[in-house]
Amino acid sequence: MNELEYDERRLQDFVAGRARGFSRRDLLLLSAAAGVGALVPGAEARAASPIVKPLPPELLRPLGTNAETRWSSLKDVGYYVPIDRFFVRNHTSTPVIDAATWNLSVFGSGLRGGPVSFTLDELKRLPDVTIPAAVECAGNGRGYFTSQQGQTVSGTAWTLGAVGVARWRGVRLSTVLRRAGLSRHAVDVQPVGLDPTFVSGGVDLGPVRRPFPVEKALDDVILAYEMNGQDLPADHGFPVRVIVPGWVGIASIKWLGSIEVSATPLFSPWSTQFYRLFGSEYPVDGVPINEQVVKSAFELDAGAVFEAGRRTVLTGRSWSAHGPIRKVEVSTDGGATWKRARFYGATPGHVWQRWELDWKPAAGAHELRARATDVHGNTQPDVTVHNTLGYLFDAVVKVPVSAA
Ligand SMILES: Nc1nc2c(c(=O)[nH]1)N[C@H]1C(S)=C(S)[C@@H](COP(=O)(O)O)O[C@H]1N2
Ligand SMILES: [Mo]
Repeated sequence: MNELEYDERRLQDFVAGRARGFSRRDLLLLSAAAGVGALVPGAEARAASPIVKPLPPELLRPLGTNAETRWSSLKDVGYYVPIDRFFVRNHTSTPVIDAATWNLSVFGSGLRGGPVSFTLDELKRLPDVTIPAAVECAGNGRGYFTSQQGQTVSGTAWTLGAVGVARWRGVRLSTVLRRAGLSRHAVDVQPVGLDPTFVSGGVDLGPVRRPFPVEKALDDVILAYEMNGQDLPADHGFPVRVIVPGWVGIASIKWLGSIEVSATPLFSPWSTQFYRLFGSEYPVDGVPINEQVVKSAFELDAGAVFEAGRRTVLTGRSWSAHGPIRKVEVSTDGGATWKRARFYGATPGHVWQRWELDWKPAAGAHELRARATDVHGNTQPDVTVHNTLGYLFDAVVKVPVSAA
């Protein structure tokens, strides 16, 4: 048996639950060995900044290969986050892709026939849809595990700026899969990115990719080529990215190069090693995460200074992947008393809800809090259960401000 057959066998064992003594490290190495081809031509790593667009400090805060939106920059900008301040999460760096030579290859055991490829023009000639949707990193709010709960977590220390809502135009994934000859035996779909491969702990894990079930693929997933009415910008996945509404950002693969459609379950390090809840409160193998949680943010920066004794309007936004927001309660005294915030503005798709509250601060220090509840009763706790990778922080955030 050669190494590839062995790996294949072990993967089948894992799928069938026969993988005793199969460590996460094995799985990680296996995932790297299985199913990852070379980079498709047309993708080329850039040497300089991992992000192409400018990062003006009043709009974006750089965090390694990433940049988060400054919430103060969302005041008065409307429902959609403009591209100039939309957060960027890059595992490595934004690749430069030539749309003229780019194509999408759809392949795998979940198709009736061989691989089918689509040029950008071919995708654009298919029936299009425009949808409002959020992209939100699973680690959004991670920094608060440490600053608010005193816990150790690994990963980018985002505050709440790893979320954005945009208007995405593209083609339904269901349309593309049906054109490609989707078989009724298909169970999983795995989009693969064209950015440079991701190396973690000295192991090359291959291109960024994460599987999701065919049911989700056929439900509301789109392949987007426009964002807020413009061609998809380089940093956000030009020429085509996946948008998986309501799910953690990693599902929305940027710089799409291929899609594997499989009749057997698929795995990648992004579904086995990362984007799972690990920790003392979780099973040893972790709990996979898909859907996002409920969060709220004020449209200001921590440490903001107000004029004492003068009426101001506090504004913010709340969102839940499970449905519209029903109410938002705001405290300006560290949680002692709460007031209902007023909702305002249109809410296309109910992706998030804008709200405001009048406030006349006395001189001195104050702590703001906002807590949202969606129509299903999902709400924000005071404390999020710890997980070592710091995902899905949904607790009420304590925001220090002052008036002078
Ligand atoms: N190919 C590729 N797709 C990717 C990523 C990546 O690094 N490479 N990052 C993912 C993660 S973790 C998030 S949160 C979102 C971020 O999308 P944005 O940069 O457009 O805000 O893209 C996802 N898609
Ligand atoms: Mo992410």
